Amino acid sequence: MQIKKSLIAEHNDLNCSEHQRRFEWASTRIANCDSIVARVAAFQITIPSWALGTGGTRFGRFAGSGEPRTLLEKIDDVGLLHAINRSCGSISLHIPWDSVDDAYSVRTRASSHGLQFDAVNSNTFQDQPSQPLSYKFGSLSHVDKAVRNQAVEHNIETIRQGELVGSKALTLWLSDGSCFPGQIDFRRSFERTLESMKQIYRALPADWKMYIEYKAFEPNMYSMTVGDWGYSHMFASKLGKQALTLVDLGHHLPSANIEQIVAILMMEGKLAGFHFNDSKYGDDDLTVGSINPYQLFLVFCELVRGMDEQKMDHARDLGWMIDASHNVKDPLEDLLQSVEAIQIAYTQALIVDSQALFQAQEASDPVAAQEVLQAAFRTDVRPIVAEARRRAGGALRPIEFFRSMNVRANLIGERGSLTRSTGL
Ligand code: PSV
Ligand code: MN
Repeated sequence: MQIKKSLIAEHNDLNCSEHQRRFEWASTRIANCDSIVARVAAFQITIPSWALGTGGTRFGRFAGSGEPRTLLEKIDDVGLLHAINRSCGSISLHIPWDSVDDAYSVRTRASSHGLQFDAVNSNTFQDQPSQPLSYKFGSLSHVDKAVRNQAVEHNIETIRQGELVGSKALTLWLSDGSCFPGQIDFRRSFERTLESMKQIYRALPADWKMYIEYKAFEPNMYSMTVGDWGYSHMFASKLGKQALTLVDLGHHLPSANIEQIVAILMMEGKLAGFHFNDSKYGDDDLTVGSINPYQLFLVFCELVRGMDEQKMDHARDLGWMIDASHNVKDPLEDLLQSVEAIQIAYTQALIVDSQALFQAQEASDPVAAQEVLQAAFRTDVRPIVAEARRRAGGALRPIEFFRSMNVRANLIGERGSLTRSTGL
């Protein structure tokens, strides 16, 4: 299904007067409104190829319909999102779920939608049918060198596939760890993992980065080899400049202060970027901003201040990806909501009066600091985000537009109702 520009223009005309009123109101209250709109329009969020189908839990999966059957169809789905909001300009592949067999077609299809390829992800948390050795007891940390070699080779192959499409980063997430006390030797496991990572790092092209993602628990329930930002940072520091820590918002123990982790990693120049999602209990992978939008805002406050202090390009210098799962919502609608939540938090962080915040901090005045932060958080910036979309050629109201176009019904018509996308 293609979204014609004229349909977006019609939709915007219909919603124009209401939007104009709300935007004018916002722009009288927000300093530098035009430059903020431009920054929001430039800010692109990567869509993971594995989030385009219905997700499941270990209890089951309630399949959706019209899901993408191939990598090309996954690219088409991201193209649809990008046509609607002009903010999803890249896709992140997961190998071997998205093996790039015909790089020319894959690249051509992506560029026909104006899409690029962000970090490519390896998978040593599942066994593949063709694979001789099992990852049941680990991959890069496994006691058996042959298993470690197989996992290293898979990562090198993942880099090669990423090169075919123009990716510039490898994301390494390991499910390695243990389920029971005494099952593994923590120190040896760490050392074996580091040794394996070094082999992968040596195969990394000079202009690539290696993102090391951590996770507190699951699937291993007693210990994870890369269990938190400290382990990730140790690995990344030992590997070298191209290795950085990736923060997935759902990968912490409850109540962790993620914004503080982010601030310090940035200060050290070791933050790779994000996997955005939201959670109430664990790695719930819910729609971004659906549970704790204030935390997301506080994370963005640290990001914006950290990037500005280091004169970084907000849109390009860190990896901005969604990593969510959709059990009960239409995946595309869910992704539209997640993108908007990220844009809202980013915009709110941009309008924080950082001078006043700095003064409150220097005066040890927590009351004033809270006033500053909450003045920004409680500002309705949705008209600014909508205006950024409009100026970039997107729809003022993405979800309404998606529904009015009957996008899902069209996809079911093209692909059938019994399709199942690869992923978890
Ligand atoms: C693991 O929970 C994770 O967050 C990693 O990023 C994986 O690559 C992804 O989810 C797989 O769904
Ligand atoms: Mn993740």
